[in-house]
Amino acid sequence: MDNSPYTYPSLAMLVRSALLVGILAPVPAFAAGVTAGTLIENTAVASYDDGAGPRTINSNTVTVRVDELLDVTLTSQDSGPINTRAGDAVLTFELTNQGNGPEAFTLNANPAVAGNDFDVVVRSIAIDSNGNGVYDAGIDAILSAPQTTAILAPDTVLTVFVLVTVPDAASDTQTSAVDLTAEAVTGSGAPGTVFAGAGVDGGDAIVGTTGAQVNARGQLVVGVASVELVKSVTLRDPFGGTSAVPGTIATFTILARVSGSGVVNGLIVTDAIPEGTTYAPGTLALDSAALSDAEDGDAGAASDAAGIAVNLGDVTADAAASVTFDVVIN
Ligand SMILES: [Ca+2]
Ligand SMILES: [Ca+2]
Ligand SMILES: [Ca+2]
Repeated sequence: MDNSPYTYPSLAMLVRSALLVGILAPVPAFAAGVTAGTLIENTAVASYDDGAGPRTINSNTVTVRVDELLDVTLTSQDSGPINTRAGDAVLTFELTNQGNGPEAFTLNANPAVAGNDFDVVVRSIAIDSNGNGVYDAGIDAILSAPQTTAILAPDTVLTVFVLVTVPDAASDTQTSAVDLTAEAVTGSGAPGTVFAGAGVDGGDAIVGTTGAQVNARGQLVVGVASVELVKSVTLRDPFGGTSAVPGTIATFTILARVSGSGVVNGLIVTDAIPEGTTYAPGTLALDSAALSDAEDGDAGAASDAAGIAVNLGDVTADAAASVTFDVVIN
């Protein structure tokens, strides 16, 4: 066989040649792999020496078009249950096209979740049009039924808002959940389900591991804070006793208690100086710390004519504050 005009190429040479895969389009590194519709070409090359010099031959070229995988993920972006009260609330989700082709997704919000203390009303589903992660009324697009995203390129991440109304009947500490579903418009089903010809460039669309339909849950907890004011008075008469006579100093204490859960905003305690008495200048205090009578940088102001006002600001339950001031009986 020494005079054979043909020497078989080594196996290693063939394997090395077969690894020379030619790909026609530039291929970004998508989560789901090569972009749908990409043509993957492969031509094997053999090199050898037939005794008359080195030669190379090519195999035929095999071309494979990459089919479209349908995959989607959806996650709640809220760090925990949204603390809310009766009225409007926003749940935030993140949808990602995990497939390797362009795809739109239909969204569906279900507020009737087993175990809810109350059910919210879903007003709408909105898309974060300006991409700031926060719902902006009048700016972020409200989807109309059937609520469907635009066609999203592979790996596109979209922030989705579910706008809900918490009913008046919801009471402190009650909870509610809303389930949001996203489903590929082309179709969903068991992984491996084929939608023939429904993919990019007439290729097949194939359901990926997510089933092309996913669900995420957003949660709300009601925080209703209530404010209670309790006022008391102690007397010191000019004789060391506690009778109410002209010259007696009356110290008023106003206890403001915020109970329940949640926050009250802009809590201000005011009181008029009673008829027949005069405010004792410099006696206004909050939790035993003196406040100036002037309207200045501190929380309080007091005068005979205007009475006292102490601004406690936003107060998170449970909390209590004590406001004291003196008047003198005329
Ligand atoms: Ca598609
Ligand atoms: Ca926004
Ligand atoms: Ca002051």
